[in-house]
Amino acid sequence: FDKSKVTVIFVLGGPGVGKGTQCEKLVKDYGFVHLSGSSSSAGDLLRAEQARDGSEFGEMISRYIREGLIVPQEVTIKLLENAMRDALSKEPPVPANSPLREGWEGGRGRFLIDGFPRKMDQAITFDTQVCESTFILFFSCTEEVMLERLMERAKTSGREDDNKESIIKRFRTFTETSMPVVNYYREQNKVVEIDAKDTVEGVYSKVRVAVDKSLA
Ligand code: UP5
Ligand code: MG
Repeated sequence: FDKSKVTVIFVLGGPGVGKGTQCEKLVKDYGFVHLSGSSSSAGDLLRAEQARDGSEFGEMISRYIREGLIVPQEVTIKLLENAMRDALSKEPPVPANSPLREGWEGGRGRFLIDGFPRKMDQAITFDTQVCESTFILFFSCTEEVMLERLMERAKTSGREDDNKESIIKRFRTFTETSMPVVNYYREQNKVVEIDAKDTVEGVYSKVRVAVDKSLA
């Protein structure tokens, strides 16, 4: 697809910080695209591929996710690119008379890429081979708060990485492997950092300000 016709926002932050929760609200209000069907994060795309019958990557993805490690970029970027191409070939996800439709004319689309890139190699490959993001929404709060949110979600999520052992490994991967990506984009002045400790609505009002400014 044509890079000049898409708008991409990366949504980053530690495990359980609230990326998915905030993305869901943005999808509703701004017509951003979920990357595929019901999934809205790179992790969701990986989980869907893992569960797909006949996937050659299923076992490998499962192993990485349980260990809180980053799945090799070839797999993730291919899934993301396919999902973007697929979304662009469909009707816009907003009604015909909505002003949000404008971004879709001529095959343009607005994408929210949640939980990606989380390793330097992914960031560089995506920026050079797929497209550059407009900006990065970076949510931050303490591990204590994130742990509490994840342990609460664990009661119902069914996610194989929502257990204390995997969560601790995810925290470590985030600090060691994903924070360098955030800092890399900080140097490019592309990061909007949002304190995620507030309530869902409180965080979202700050998100709206950042998104309105960047789309204006
Ligand atoms: N909650 C949310 N906001 C709240 C608030 N303000 N106040 C109180 N509660 C709040 O939220 C977590 C929980 O907190 C929910 O119950 C929510 O109601 C509540 P959620 O919005 O789900 O947080 P999120 O940041 O999306 O947490 P998630 O667990 O999805 O983050 P991860 O980054 O760990 O997970 P992801 O799915 O992105 O990745 C999983 C794995 O996939 C990775 O560990 C990795 O192994 C693999 N992966 C790759 O290998 N490559 C990739 O590119 C991407 C993923
Ligand atoms: Mg998520």
